[in-house]
Amino acid sequence: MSNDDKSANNVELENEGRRKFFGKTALIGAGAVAAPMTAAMFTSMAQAQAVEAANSPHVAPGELDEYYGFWSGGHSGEVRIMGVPSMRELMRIPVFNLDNATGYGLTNESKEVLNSEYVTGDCHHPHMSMTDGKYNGKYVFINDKANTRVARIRCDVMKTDKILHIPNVQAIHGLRVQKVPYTKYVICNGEFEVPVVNDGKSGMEDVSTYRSMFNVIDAETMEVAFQVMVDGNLDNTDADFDGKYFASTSYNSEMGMNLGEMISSERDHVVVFSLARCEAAVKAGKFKTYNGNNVPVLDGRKGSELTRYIPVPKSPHGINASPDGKYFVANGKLSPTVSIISIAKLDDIFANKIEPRDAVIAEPELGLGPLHTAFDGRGNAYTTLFLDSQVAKWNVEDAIKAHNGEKINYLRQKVDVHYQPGHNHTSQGESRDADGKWLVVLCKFSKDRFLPTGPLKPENDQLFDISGDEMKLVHDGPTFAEPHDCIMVHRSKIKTKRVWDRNDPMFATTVATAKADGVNLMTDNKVIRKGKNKVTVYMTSIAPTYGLSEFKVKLGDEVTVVITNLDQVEDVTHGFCMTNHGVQMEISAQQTSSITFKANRPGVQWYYCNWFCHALHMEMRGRMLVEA
Ligand code: RUQ
Ligand code: CUA
Repeated sequence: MSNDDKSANNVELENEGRRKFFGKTALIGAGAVAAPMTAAMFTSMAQAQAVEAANSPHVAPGELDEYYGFWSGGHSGEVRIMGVPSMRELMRIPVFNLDNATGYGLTNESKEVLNSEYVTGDCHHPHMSMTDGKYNGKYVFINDKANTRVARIRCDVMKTDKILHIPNVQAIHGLRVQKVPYTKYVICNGEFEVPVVNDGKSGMEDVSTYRSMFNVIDAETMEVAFQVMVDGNLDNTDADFDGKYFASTSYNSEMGMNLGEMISSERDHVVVFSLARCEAAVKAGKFKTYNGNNVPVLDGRKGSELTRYIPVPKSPHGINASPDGKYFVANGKLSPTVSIISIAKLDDIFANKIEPRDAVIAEPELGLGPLHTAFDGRGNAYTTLFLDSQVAKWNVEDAIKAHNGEKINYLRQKVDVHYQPGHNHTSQGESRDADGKWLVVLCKFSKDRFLPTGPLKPENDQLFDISGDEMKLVHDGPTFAEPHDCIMVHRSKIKTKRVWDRNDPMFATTVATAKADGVNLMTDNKVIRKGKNKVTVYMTSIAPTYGLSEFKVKLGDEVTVVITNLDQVEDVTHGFCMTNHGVQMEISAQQTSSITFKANRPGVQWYYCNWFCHALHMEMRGRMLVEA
């Protein structure tokens, strides 16, 4: 999979040339200043401009963003790559959805990934793999609440490469990664409680048999390592910065089946999982399996040695670890407070030296409907207030001091957002590299902020400059359903390939089949009949022609077209579209893509390239001759 000459840090490479270019214009600018300037004057002016530029959301045409944003595409089932701070949408990555442009969900290669009866999904939480608490640029993971799945995106090519359907649970919601020492595990919550054996034969009426489970997934193999059964159901989750604990918010500890029942008790809890104890229990065989699969299910219900239940005000929602590794902040939702949990005290809770509630060291009141909290790396936290349509900036240490009786104001600022915010996220704020530059607030409603688009309106992602003492709103960004959550990763962390590596595992199966067929994908253009009704058509492409300008099949044949794009030039992507057959796909430089369809229309059927590739792109076409 490694092909170093083709994998390059695009941004830094391109900046080499850019720096020279901009260096020249800067000189011209300096020459145009009428009065002579001293060196000191020039330096201080340049410094002022540099500071100004660092805080400006304006990214001029041709300039590159400083951050990659990975945005959940909500119930569109995709992930979007945004440039931050420009908030320009750079790319869409189909994950759980059918994507016509690239043929994701249509090609044989993508069907290996999206091996599923569904082409719907509900993405909420995109999170990047980490090493030592910092983004490592390798993978982005995302949940599918709709169909109980977790997907992995490879960041070297920005394509989905694995999707896992998780057994024994329903609706994967909160998702995060292990941060330290590295992302060995992806953690996620099964939100909806269901009978443990959910076969419809028994237990459906008896709510006491319903369970929710915490899921621990091996990040490399993308298999479930183990599950932990809990009391109550689970909502959001996060990991510490020590590699020891995971924590999930839990609402509906009552196990109610309707709204009234779900919010009847005054307290719910945060469930803390000890990774070492869970791993030891799996090793010792202290688990059960259910529903005919072999996933180890541990019992982490109240009283178990694997978990601790920290009482917090009822129906908490988001949970966020502070980048200094000291605290989990559980967001109150129905309570106007957040609960600050001291991670240093978790050892004592597990050793039964203190009560679980003793780990809650402050519960600052922030406003109505706190959902999620982000951090700037300077000791401040930013909490969305859904009901107040505001973000509250507050200081964590001051909140703890106030809780201990000091007369001190922990609230720094409240700003109005437009409107009803869910998640908010700071640049690199969930990692040790939290840099406190930008805050994005994902507002669920845009109402009057954009031109009206009929009854359905976009959401509004608002960008705030948080580099100074005050949060400053600098951009409104309309988005389509529905960016629940996002992350912002510095561009220096990500290295993408410029063209495909011929050994890429994404099309390895197709390459192996070609080899078995005696075909050299880089040179051969061949039609191979396989049995009575099956035909494989191998061809190359190089702008502006296909290797075959015609091929012949019989009516009713199952046709597989395999195309290898010989172009070496970055950004020269071809397409393959067979008219009137619902067949369409992307073939980027050095990629092999294939698609299978029924030749169910007699006569001449044109195929054409649908990614604009050349001045003679319109002429890049050929005929499939279908004999009746
Ligand atoms: S949850 S609005 Cu799906 Cu991330 Cu909180
Ligand atoms: Cu090839 Cu357009």
